[in-house]
Amino acid sequence: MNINQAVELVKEKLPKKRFDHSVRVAETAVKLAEIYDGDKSKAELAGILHDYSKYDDLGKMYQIVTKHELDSNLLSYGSEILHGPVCAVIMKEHYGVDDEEVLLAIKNHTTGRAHMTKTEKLVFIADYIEPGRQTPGVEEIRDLAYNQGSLDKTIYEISKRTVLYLINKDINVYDATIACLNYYNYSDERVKDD
Ligand code: DGI
Ligand code: FE
Ligand code: FE
Repeated sequence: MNINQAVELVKEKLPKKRFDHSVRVAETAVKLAEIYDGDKSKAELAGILHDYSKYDDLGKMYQIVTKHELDSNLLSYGSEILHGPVCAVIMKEHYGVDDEEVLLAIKNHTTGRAHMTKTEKLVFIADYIEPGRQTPGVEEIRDLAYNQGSLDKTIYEISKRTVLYLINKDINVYDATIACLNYYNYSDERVKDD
């Protein structure tokens, strides 16, 4: 699927506000790819597609998890956690997206994970800092991403904020979210191999 086809697909499916968010995530991911020497085409494609399944029927999402043998823990969560993994399956199965980095970036855009590829990192961060986001403290994260030169540090700070937010609201934290937090913790002494 090329970028124009992806834009049309998402434009038809999503409400305007969500479509506009998707465009901004794609643009932001490309901007980050320029700064961090990433693959702009992959970042743009994953960015535009990442929320395609955001409003899909929850029952159908669970069916996809079971049929495609995705992590069974996903069955304990709602669409907030499911829309990424489900979207990656749909893009591969129905729309011929075969680039593994693009599929991973879509799959893990909400939670992150340990050992992310460059494209996953770009989309994960872009989703958090796109110019329409007004989350308290987002300016600090934008400064980290655009001016401080470290994708990994930016990821850690996003994960930390997300986990603190979830815990404060007594919302369960998915395994990959915790794995991401621990892996990108720069205070940890382990040397990262990627
Ligand atoms: O789809 P978007 O709204 O653009 O953004 P997103 O895919 O990053 O989803 C953000 C939501 O996901 C936000 O409400 C927090 C939630 N979330 C992130 N990590 C976890 C989580 N929810 C649960 N239950 N557990 C998590 O680990
Ligand atoms: Fe999302
Ligand atoms: Fe999003």
